[in-house]
Amino acid sequence: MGKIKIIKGDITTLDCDAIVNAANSSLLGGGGVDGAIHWAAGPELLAECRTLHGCRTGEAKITKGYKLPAKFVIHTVGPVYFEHKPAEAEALLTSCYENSLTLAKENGLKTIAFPLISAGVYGYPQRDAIKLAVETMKLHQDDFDEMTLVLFGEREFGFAKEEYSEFIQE
Ligand code: AR6
Repeated sequence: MGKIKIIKGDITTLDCDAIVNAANSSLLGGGGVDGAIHWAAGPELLAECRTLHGCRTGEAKITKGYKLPAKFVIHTVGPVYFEHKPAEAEALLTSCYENSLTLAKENGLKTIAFPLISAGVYGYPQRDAIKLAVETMKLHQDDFDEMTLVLFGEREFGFAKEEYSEFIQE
C-alpha cells in the first residue's frame, strides 16, 4: 500500500512522476498554482496546452513537465464553488481527483502530488477541500507508491494538522 503525505510547500519544486495543476477550462494558464506551474515549466508547456483545446470542469488532461522536476503535469479544472450547489461542487471536485488519478494510472505513474484544487480563487472551503482530497487519495492507495497533498498556506496546513496528523510531514 502506497504512502499518503501532506506537506507545506511549492508544488513546482517536487520531483515526482506527475504534479496536478488546478487549471481553468482554457488550459492556457492563469494565476495561483497554475501560474506558478507554467512559469516553472517554461513556454513549451503552454504550447502543448494549446493543442488540448481546453478541459471541462471535473475532467483532466496530461502533458509533459518540460522544465519542471516532475515528468508530467495533469491539468484538471475544479468547480468555482459558488456557481454550484454544495453537493454538485463536491461531486465535481471529487471527479477532479478521480480523473487525475485515472490518467496517472493509465500512464503507469506511481508518484503524484496535488495542490488544494478549487480552494484558492475558486472559493472551495479549505477544510472541506482537504477532507475530500485525502479521503479520495485513500481510496487509491493500492495503485500508487506515493500520493502527496501540497498545501501552500500556513492556514490550510494548520487545518490538515488538526484533521490528518498521521499524514503530515514537516
Ligand atoms: N504550490 C502549491 N500550492 C499552491 C501554489 C504552489 N506554487 N500556489 C498557490 N497554491 P488556486 P483554484 C495553492 O487559486 O482555486 C488560476 O488562475 C493556493 O494557496 O491556484 O483551483 C487558474 O488558472 C490554493 O490553496 O486554484 C484558474 O483560473 C490552491 O493552490 C483558477 O486560478 C488552489 O488555488 C483556479 O482556482
